[in-house]
Amino acid sequence: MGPSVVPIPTFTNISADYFRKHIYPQRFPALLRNIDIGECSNKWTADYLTEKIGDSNVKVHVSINPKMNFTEKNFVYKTLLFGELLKRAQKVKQDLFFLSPSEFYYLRSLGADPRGRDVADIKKQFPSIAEDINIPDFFQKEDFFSSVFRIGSPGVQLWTHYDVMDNILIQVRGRKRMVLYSPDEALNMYLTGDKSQVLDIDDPDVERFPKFLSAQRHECVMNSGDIIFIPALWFHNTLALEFGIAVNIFWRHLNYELYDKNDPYGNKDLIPASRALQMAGNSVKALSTLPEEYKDFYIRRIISMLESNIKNK
Ligand SMILES: O=C(O)CCC(=O)C(=O)O
Repeated sequence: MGPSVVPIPTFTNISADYFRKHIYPQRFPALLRNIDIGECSNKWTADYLTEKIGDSNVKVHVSINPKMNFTEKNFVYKTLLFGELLKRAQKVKQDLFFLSPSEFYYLRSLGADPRGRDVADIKKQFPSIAEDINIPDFFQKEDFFSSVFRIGSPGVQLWTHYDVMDNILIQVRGRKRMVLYSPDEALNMYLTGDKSQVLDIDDPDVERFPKFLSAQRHECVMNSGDIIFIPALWFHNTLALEFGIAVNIFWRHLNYELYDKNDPYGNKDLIPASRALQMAGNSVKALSTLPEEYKDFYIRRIISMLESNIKNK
Protein backbone atom coordinates (compact mmCIF):
# COMPACT_ATOMS: atom_id res chain seq x y z
CA MET A 1 0.00 0.00 0.00
CA GLY A 2 1.29 3.46 -0.90
CA PRO A 3 0.67 6.70 0.94
CA SER A 4 -2.96 7.75 1.35
CA VAL A 5 -4.57 10.05 -1.19
CA VAL A 6 -4.30 13.81 -0.66
CA PRO A 7 -7.40 15.71 -1.83
CA ILE A 8 -6.62 18.60 -4.18
CA PRO A 9 -7.70 21.78 -2.37
CA THR A 10 -10.95 23.35 -3.58
CA PHE A 11 -11.55 27.10 -3.82
CA THR A 12 -15.04 28.38 -4.51
CA ASN A 13 -16.05 31.79 -5.89
CA ILE A 14 -12.55 33.21 -5.99
CA SER A 15 -11.61 36.20 -8.14
CA ALA A 16 -8.83 36.20 -10.73
CA ASP A 17 -6.96 38.56 -8.44
CA TYR A 18 -7.20 36.06 -5.56
CA PHE A 19 -5.93 33.31 -7.86
CA ARG A 20 -2.93 35.37 -8.96
CA LYS A 21 -2.02 36.49 -5.46
CA HIS A 22 -2.77 33.47 -3.28
CA ILE A 23 -3.06 30.30 -5.36
CA TYR A 24 -0.75 30.69 -8.32
CA PRO A 25 2.44 31.45 -6.34
CA GLN A 26 2.05 28.20 -4.35
CA ARG A 27 2.82 26.12 -7.49
CA PHE A 28 0.33 23.58 -6.17
CA PRO A 29 -2.76 22.19 -7.98
CA ALA A 30 -6.11 23.73 -7.12
CA LEU A 31 -9.70 22.90 -7.99
CA LEU A 32 -11.65 26.08 -8.69
CA ARG A 33 -15.44 26.14 -8.50
CA ASN A 34 -18.02 28.72 -9.51
CA ILE A 35 -15.75 30.69 -11.79
CA ASP A 36 -17.50 32.45 -14.68
CA ILE A 37 -16.51 30.34 -17.67
CA GLY A 38 -19.00 32.05 -19.96
CA GLU A 39 -22.01 30.92 -21.95
CA CYS A 40 -20.39 27.61 -22.93
CA SER A 41 -21.76 26.19 -19.64
CA ASN A 42 -25.28 26.26 -21.04
CA LYS A 43 -24.67 26.55 -24.76
CA TRP A 44 -22.24 23.74 -25.48
CA THR A 45 -24.66 20.91 -26.05
CA ALA A 46 -23.78 18.36 -28.70
CA ASP A 47 -26.57 19.80 -30.92
CA TYR A 48 -25.25 23.37 -30.65
CA LEU A 49 -21.64 22.39 -31.32
CA THR A 50 -22.72 20.20 -34.24
CA GLU A 51 -24.64 23.09 -35.77
CA LYS A 52 -21.73 25.51 -35.32
CA ILE A 53 -18.64 23.42 -36.02
CA GLY A 54 -19.95 19.95 -36.88
CA ASP A 55 -18.42 20.09 -40.37
CA SER A 56 -14.83 20.65 -39.24
CA ASN A 57 -12.46 17.73 -39.63
CA VAL A 58 -10.69 16.63 -36.46
CA LYS A 59 -7.99 14.03 -35.89
CA VAL A 60 -8.96 11.78 -32.97
CA HIS A 61 -7.42 8.94 -30.97
CA VAL A 62 -9.51 5.77 -31.38
CA SER A 63 -8.87 2.74 -29.17
CA ILE A 64 -10.56 -0.43 -28.06
CA ASN A 65 -8.89 0.05 -24.68
CA PRO A 66 -10.13 3.02 -22.63
CA LYS A 67 -6.70 3.31 -20.97
CA MET A 68 -4.91 5.06 -23.79
CA ASN A 69 -1.20 4.38 -23.82
CA PHE A 70 1.07 6.61 -25.87
CA THR A 71 4.20 4.56 -25.22
CA GLU A 72 2.68 1.34 -26.58
CA LYS A 73 0.39 3.20 -29.02
CA ASN A 74 -2.71 1.14 -28.31
CA PHE A 75 -4.77 3.59 -30.38
CA VAL A 76 -4.97 4.77 -33.96
CA TYR A 77 -5.44 8.30 -35.29
CA LYS A 78 -8.53 8.76 -37.42
CA THR A 79 -10.08 11.82 -39.00
CA LEU A 80 -13.73 12.45 -38.26
CA LEU A 81 -16.16 15.32 -38.64
CA PHE A 82 -16.54 17.12 -35.32
CA GLY A 83 -20.29 16.39 -35.38
CA GLU A 84 -19.67 12.68 -35.92
CA LEU A 85 -17.13 12.62 -33.07
CA LEU A 86 -19.68 14.18 -30.72
CA LYS A 87 -22.29 11.63 -31.76
CA ARG A 88 -19.97 8.66 -31.28
CA ALA A 89 -18.23 9.81 -28.11
CA GLN A 90 -21.58 10.01 -26.32
CA LYS A 91 -22.42 6.38 -27.09
CA VAL A 92 -20.87 3.19 -25.78
CA LYS A 93 -21.91 1.03 -28.76
CA GLN A 94 -21.29 2.28 -32.27
CA ASP A 95 -23.10 1.48 -35.51
CA LEU A 96 -20.28 3.00 -37.53
CA PHE A 97 -16.82 2.29 -36.18
CA PHE A 98 -13.12 1.93 -37.10
CA LEU A 99 -11.95 -0.93 -34.84
CA SER A 100 -14.85 -2.32 -32.86
CA PRO A 101 -18.43 -1.37 -31.94
CA SER A 102 -17.24 -0.63 -28.40
CA GLU A 103 -14.31 1.64 -29.30
CA PHE A 104 -13.40 4.82 -27.39
CA TYR A 105 -12.66 8.28 -28.78
CA TYR A 106 -10.44 11.09 -27.57
CA LEU A 107 -9.83 14.45 -29.20
CA ARG A 108 -6.93 16.71 -28.37
CA SER A 109 -7.43 19.50 -30.89
CA LEU A 110 -4.48 20.61 -32.99
CA GLY A 111 -3.37 23.69 -34.88
CA ALA A 112 -3.97 23.93 -38.63
CA ASP A 113 -0.47 22.58 -39.28
CA PRO A 114 0.51 20.58 -36.19
CA ARG A 115 3.88 19.60 -37.72
CA GLY A 116 4.92 23.22 -37.94
CA ARG A 117 4.76 25.93 -35.34
CA ASP A 118 1.02 26.27 -35.50
CA VAL A 119 -0.51 25.63 -32.10
CA ALA A 120 -4.06 24.76 -31.10
CA ASP A 121 -6.11 27.91 -30.55
CA ILE A 122 -9.87 27.61 -30.53
CA LYS A 123 -10.15 31.29 -31.55
CA LYS A 124 -8.38 30.41 -34.80
CA GLN A 125 -9.66 26.88 -35.48
CA PHE A 126 -13.21 27.30 -34.11
CA PRO A 127 -13.94 31.07 -34.21
CA SER A 128 -17.72 30.63 -34.28
CA ILE A 129 -17.80 29.20 -30.73
CA ALA A 130 -14.65 30.73 -29.22
CA GLU A 131 -16.50 33.69 -27.72
CA ASP A 132 -18.70 31.31 -25.70
CA ILE A 133 -15.87 30.46 -23.34
CA ASN A 134 -14.52 32.98 -20.92
CA ILE A 135 -10.87 32.40 -20.15
CA PRO A 136 -10.30 33.78 -16.68
CA ASP A 137 -7.69 36.50 -16.23
CA PHE A 138 -5.26 34.22 -14.42
CA PHE A 139 -2.20 35.22 -16.47
CA GLN A 140 -0.98 38.05 -18.73
CA LYS A 141 -2.68 37.88 -22.13
CA GLU A 142 0.66 37.96 -23.99
CA ASP A 143 1.81 34.81 -22.16
CA PHE A 144 -1.03 32.77 -23.72
CA PHE A 145 0.28 29.77 -25.64
CA SER A 146 -2.62 27.55 -26.70
CA SER A 147 -6.22 26.57 -26.09
CA VAL A 148 -7.00 22.93 -26.70
CA PHE A 149 -10.32 21.12 -27.07
CA ARG A 150 -10.44 17.84 -25.11
CA ILE A 151 -13.41 15.66 -25.94
CA GLY A 152 -13.71 12.07 -24.88
CA SER A 153 -15.93 9.03 -24.45
CA PRO A 154 -16.89 8.00 -20.92
CA GLY A 155 -14.16 5.80 -19.44
CA VAL A 156 -11.27 7.24 -21.43
CA GLN A 157 -8.16 7.49 -19.30
CA LEU A 158 -5.24 9.55 -20.50
CA TRP A 159 -1.68 8.42 -19.75
CA THR A 160 0.16 10.13 -16.91
CA HIS A 161 2.40 12.89 -18.25
CA TYR A 162 3.76 16.32 -17.45
CA ASP A 163 3.73 19.53 -19.45
CA VAL A 164 6.35 22.27 -19.28
CA MET A 165 3.82 25.10 -19.20
CA ASP A 166 1.28 26.14 -16.60
CA ASN A 167 -2.19 25.04 -17.49
CA ILE A 168 -5.83 25.40 -16.54
CA LEU A 169 -8.25 22.73 -17.61
CA ILE A 170 -11.81 24.04 -17.95
CA GLN A 171 -14.19 21.11 -17.70
CA VAL A 172 -17.20 22.48 -19.55
CA ARG A 173 -19.26 19.28 -19.42
CA GLY A 174 -18.98 15.86 -17.79
CA ARG A 175 -17.32 14.63 -14.61
CA LYS A 176 -13.62 13.80 -14.72
CA ARG A 177 -11.31 12.24 -12.14
CA MET A 178 -7.96 13.97 -11.90
CA VAL A 179 -4.93 12.32 -10.30
CA LEU A 180 -1.77 14.37 -9.94
CA TYR A 181 1.74 13.68 -8.63
CA SER A 182 4.25 16.31 -7.65
CA PRO A 183 7.38 16.87 -9.80
CA ASP A 184 9.32 15.65 -6.72
CA GLU A 185 8.00 12.15 -7.56
CA ALA A 186 9.89 12.02 -10.87
CA LEU A 187 12.08 9.14 -9.62
CA ASN A 188 8.97 7.08 -8.83
CA MET A 189 7.15 7.62 -12.12
CA TYR A 190 9.20 5.39 -14.48
CA LEU A 191 9.33 8.06 -17.16
CA THR A 192 9.87 7.66 -20.86
CA GLY A 193 10.21 11.26 -21.97
CA ASP A 194 7.30 13.20 -20.53
CA LYS A 195 5.15 10.10 -19.97
CA SER A 196 4.97 7.57 -17.15
CA GLN A 197 5.21 3.92 -18.12
CA VAL A 198 2.80 3.05 -15.30
CA LEU A 199 -0.39 2.70 -17.26
CA ASP A 200 -2.72 1.38 -14.60
CA ILE A 201 -2.28 3.85 -11.76
CA ASP A 202 -5.06 2.16 -9.73
CA ASP A 203 -3.58 -1.31 -9.97
CA PRO A 204 0.08 -0.84 -10.94
CA ASP A 205 2.36 -3.70 -11.89
CA VAL A 206 4.35 -3.69 -8.64
CA GLU A 207 6.99 -6.09 -9.92
CA ARG A 208 7.89 -3.70 -12.74
CA PHE A 209 7.16 -0.45 -10.94
CA PRO A 210 7.80 -0.97 -7.20
CA LYS A 211 8.71 2.65 -6.50
CA PHE A 212 5.44 3.91 -7.96
CA LEU A 213 3.76 2.75 -4.75
CA SER A 214 5.58 5.44 -2.79
CA ALA A 215 4.39 8.26 -5.06
CA GLN A 216 1.97 10.55 -3.24
CA ARG A 217 -1.30 10.75 -5.12
CA HIS A 218 -3.30 14.02 -5.20
CA GLU A 219 -6.85 13.60 -6.40
CA CYS A 220 -10.16 15.33 -7.10
CA VAL A 221 -13.26 14.88 -9.22
CA MET A 222 -14.17 17.75 -11.51
CA ASN A 223 -17.81 18.50 -12.19
CA SER A 224 -19.19 20.40 -15.16
CA GLY A 225 -18.04 24.02 -14.91
CA ASP A 226 -15.01 23.32 -12.70
CA ILE A 227 -11.48 24.45 -13.47
CA ILE A 228 -8.29 22.81 -12.29
CA PHE A 229 -4.95 24.56 -12.15
CA ILE A 230 -2.17 22.14 -13.16
CA PRO A 231 1.22 23.75 -12.51
CA ALA A 232 3.99 22.97 -15.00
CA LEU A 233 5.81 19.68 -14.30
CA TRP A 234 3.01 18.20 -12.18
CA PHE A 235 2.24 14.71 -13.52
CA HIS A 236 -1.43 14.26 -14.36
CA ASN A 237 -3.70 11.40 -15.29
CA THR A 238 -7.31 11.99 -16.31
CA LEU A 239 -10.26 9.60 -16.25
CA ALA A 240 -13.53 10.63 -17.90
CA LEU A 241 -16.35 9.50 -15.63
CA GLU A 242 -18.82 10.75 -18.23
CA PHE A 243 -18.75 11.99 -21.83
CA GLY A 244 -16.74 15.18 -21.55
CA ILE A 245 -16.08 18.48 -23.27
CA ALA A 246 -13.16 20.49 -21.95
CA VAL A 247 -10.76 23.20 -23.02
CA ASN A 248 -7.34 23.59 -21.54
CA ILE A 249 -5.20 26.68 -21.71
CA PHE A 250 -1.41 26.63 -21.60
CA TRP A 251 0.60 29.76 -20.93
CA ARG A 252 4.26 30.63 -20.64
CA HIS A 253 5.27 31.72 -17.18
CA LEU A 254 9.04 31.73 -17.79
CA ASN A 255 11.32 33.69 -20.10
CA TYR A 256 10.09 32.88 -23.65
CA GLU A 257 13.68 32.10 -24.71
CA LEU A 258 13.63 28.96 -22.56
CA TYR A 259 10.84 27.31 -24.54
CA ASP A 260 11.52 25.22 -27.61
CA LYS A 261 10.26 27.19 -30.63
CA ASN A 262 9.24 24.03 -32.47
CA ASP A 263 6.78 22.76 -29.93
CA PRO A 264 3.17 22.88 -31.09
CA TYR A 265 2.02 20.81 -28.09
CA GLY A 266 3.74 22.86 -25.39
CA ASN A 267 5.24 19.77 -23.83
CA LYS A 268 8.84 19.73 -25.05
CA ASP A 269 11.40 20.07 -22.29
CA LEU A 270 12.81 23.56 -21.81
CA ILE A 271 15.92 24.12 -23.93
CA PRO A 272 18.52 23.88 -21.10
CA ALA A 273 16.72 20.83 -19.65
CA SER A 274 16.62 19.10 -22.99
CA ARG A 275 20.35 19.75 -23.43
CA ALA A 276 21.06 18.36 -19.96
CA LEU A 277 19.02 15.22 -20.66
CA GLN A 278 20.93 14.72 -23.89
CA MET A 279 24.25 15.07 -22.05
CA ALA A 280 23.12 12.51 -19.47
CA GLY A 281 22.32 10.12 -22.32
CA ASN A 282 25.74 10.80 -23.83
CA SER A 283 27.49 10.08 -20.54
CA VAL A 284 25.85 6.64 -20.45
CA LYS A 285 26.96 6.11 -24.07
CA ALA A 286 30.52 7.15 -23.13
CA LEU A 287 30.63 4.27 -20.65
CA SER A 288 29.53 1.66 -23.16
CA THR A 289 33.07 0.36 -23.89
CA LEU A 290 33.70 -0.45 -20.22
CA PRO A 291 33.03 -3.86 -18.65
CA GLU A 292 29.56 -4.14 -17.09
CA GLU A 293 30.72 -3.77 -13.46
CA TYR A 294 32.60 -0.53 -14.28
CA LYS A 295 29.72 0.85 -16.27
CA ASP A 296 27.35 0.13 -13.41
CA PHE A 297 29.73 1.66 -10.88
CA TYR A 298 30.17 4.90 -12.83
CA ILE A 299 26.44 5.24 -13.47
CA ARG A 300 26.00 5.06 -9.68
CA ARG A 301 28.69 7.72 -9.30
CA ILE A 302 26.94 9.98 -11.79
CA ILE A 303 23.64 9.44 -9.95
CA SER A 304 25.27 10.34 -6.64
CA MET A 305 26.79 13.48 -8.20
CA LEU A 306 23.42 14.53 -9.56
CA GLU A 307 21.55 13.52 -6.41
CA SER A 308 23.57 15.90 -4.26
CA ASN A 309 21.96 18.73 -6.27
CA ILE A 310 18.34 17.76 -5.63
CA LYS A 311 16.55 20.37 -3.54
CA ASN A 312 13.57 18.36 -2.21
CA LYS A 313 15.13 15.04 -1.28
O1 LIG B 1 -8.52 16.48 -19.82
C1 LIG B 1 -7.80 15.67 -20.37
O2 LIG B 1 -8.24 14.67 -20.90
C2 LIG B 1 -6.32 15.87 -20.40
C3 LIG B 1 -5.90 17.19 -19.90
C4 LIG B 1 -4.45 17.42 -19.99
O3 LIG B 1 -3.65 16.57 -20.24
C5 LIG B 1 -3.97 18.76 -19.74
O4 LIG B 1 -4.78 19.63 -19.40
O5 LIG B 1 -2.74 18.98 -19.87
